[in-house]
Amino acid sequence: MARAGAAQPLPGAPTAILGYDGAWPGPTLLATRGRPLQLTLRNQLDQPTNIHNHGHHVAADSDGHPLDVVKAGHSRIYTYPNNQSAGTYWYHDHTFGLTGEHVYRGLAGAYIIRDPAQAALGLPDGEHDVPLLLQDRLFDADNALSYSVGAGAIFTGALGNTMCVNGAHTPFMAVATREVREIVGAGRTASASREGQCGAPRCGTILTRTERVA
Ligand SMILES: [Cu+2]
Repeated sequence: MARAGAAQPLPGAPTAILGYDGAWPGPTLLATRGRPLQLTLRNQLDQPTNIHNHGHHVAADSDGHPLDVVKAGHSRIYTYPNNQSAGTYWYHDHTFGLTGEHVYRGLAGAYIIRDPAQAALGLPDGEHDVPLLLQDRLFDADNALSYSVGAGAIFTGALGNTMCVNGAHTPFMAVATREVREIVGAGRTASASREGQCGAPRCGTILTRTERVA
């Protein structure tokens, strides 16, 4: 469900966002390679939206083409076959003319495909397998998200001055003394990030690292 919501990235006043399930970022979706996943998007915004699942091999009507949108008050079923490599992907709004602002305001989330063969690798899992979505944002004095793409930024996207991780500024997570797997994705809207791109918003590569936290 795409709807308006509130987040708390900074101390003080909450920040108005647009989010899948009203959250920024949206829910982390876990899929298994070879097992299709169906997703129903209910648009409770007052404007069109859709979902593009970045890097997915899907039928055209599930690809979230910028002109293939779900109007306000309508819904749509997206089907993801997951017949592709295991990995960390991300899904985001892809509406023509609105993608940059929609993603900026929160319409994005992580999508992870696991391969049953991974079990043999003995990688950290469960609470020790942590997807991190990095996004830069600009906040005003009231903690509201500032979004402006003037003449200069129309080609580059909106740049922020505050880095957020999973929708939080300076997040803190206590971990056990053991291996922790961090999956880092750059869900940024500005082309100033150099991770790569897929039209607008510019989409980041996904880095996976496993480190021992002592
Ligand atoms: Cu993308």
